[in-house]
Amino acid sequence: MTTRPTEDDLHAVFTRADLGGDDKLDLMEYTLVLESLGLSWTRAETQDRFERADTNRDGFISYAEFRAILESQGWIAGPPPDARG
Ligand SMILES: [Ca+2]
Repeated sequence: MTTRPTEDDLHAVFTRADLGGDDKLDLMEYTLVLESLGLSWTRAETQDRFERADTNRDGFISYAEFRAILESQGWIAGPPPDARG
């Protein structure tokens, strides 16, 4: 993938990876989503980023957390100005 995904693309990728259908990703699903985006991180990197992305520390990546990861990678623009505080 060479172009930045749109919001719709992101949600589609997230939903496709969410095998459990519970609107959150576990580590395995998170690994799959990264692979589908063409990000090749090592297992240790993936684990590290999973833990850092899991900002509320519930052991899963929500769509908001997922989006924040991609934002930090420069894949998508930041949140709307009114969300920046
Ligand atoms: Ca979480």
